[in-house]
Amino acid sequence: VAKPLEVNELADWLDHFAGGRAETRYTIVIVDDDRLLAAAYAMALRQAGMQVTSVSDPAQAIEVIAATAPDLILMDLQMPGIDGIELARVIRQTRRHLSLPILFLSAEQDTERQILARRLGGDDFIPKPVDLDRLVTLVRLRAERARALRAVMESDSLTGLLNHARFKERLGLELERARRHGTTLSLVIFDLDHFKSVNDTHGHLVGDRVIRGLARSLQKRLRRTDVIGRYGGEEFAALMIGTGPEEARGIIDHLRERFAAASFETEGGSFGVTFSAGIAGNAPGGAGPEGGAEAEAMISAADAALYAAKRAGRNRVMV
Ligand code: GH3
Ligand code: MG
Ligand code: MG
Ligand code: MG
Repeated sequence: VAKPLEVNELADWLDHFAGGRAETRYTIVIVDDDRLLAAAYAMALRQAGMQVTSVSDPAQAIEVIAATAPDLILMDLQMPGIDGIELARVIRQTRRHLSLPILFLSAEQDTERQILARRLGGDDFIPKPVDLDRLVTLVRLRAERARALRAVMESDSLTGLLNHARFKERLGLELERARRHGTTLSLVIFDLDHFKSVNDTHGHLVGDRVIRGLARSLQKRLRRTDVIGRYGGEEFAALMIGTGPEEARGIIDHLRERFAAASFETEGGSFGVTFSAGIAGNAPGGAGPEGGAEAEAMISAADAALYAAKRAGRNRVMV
């Protein structure tokens, strides 16, 4: 007797949003013209397990922030050449940095200036002289919350998986990495079979449960390092890192069998659903086109394999 698929519950995916798959090592950028003070903050944060980059020249801050993609910025308010408030305003102009916490370190007593600093992009003030224990606690709490918020923004709300845009971004990054290290990876695109009739027969809420069910089995059966996204309505995509297309086919075919054998329970009885999948590998030895073109080529190839699987009768996996 087939075991019903566990459909994920709210608490489960909130847990996932909160970083079930994410690592918890926070990256912090300190911008302070006073190198001695910056070194003291950095040491305290490093001792608490954080990764810290210090910038003493505020003119270089934007570049360093772009390169390190930090979880939080600690910024001195008074610096020569550029004001911390002005720098925060510039950082906030980048869409990706809208939710990046900026904590000001300051002896500023003027309430008007404090309000201005917050209005232009700062999140909070840590009064100087800084209590290092308090600094570490504040930084950790803020970074934690910012990560959770970002995870929610980047996730698909029904399944908790990466949304389409984020998945494609990761595909580009992983392809670059694979090219640098000469490693293989496979892109899998999944599409539920005859899903319209699932909705027509059982209703959209049951259809949603099936979508979450497939999301959950992908999360359970693929590796933690694999990247999984909801590609479209009833379409998913997975990036299997370090796995070539033939090996990927074996793994996904096994997953397909298990999914097809499971049953979904409704008040009117139980039913089963199948999916089809198409797989494409990256060009061996980085021989393929560069940049975004390689991602596009892989998506087209995986799509073509998926449609071949559909034409061949569905409930199958093709490379
Ligand atoms: P095929 O085997 O050829 O893929 O058939 P299909 O019926 O699955 O194909 P099609 O892509 O035409 O239909 C997909 C359906 O998925 C249509 C749409 O109503 C449904 N769908 C898309 N997103 C969602 C969703 O978030 N929830 C539910 N319940 N249904 C969805
Ligand atoms: Mg200063
Ligand atoms: Mg479809
Ligand atoms: Mg479909």
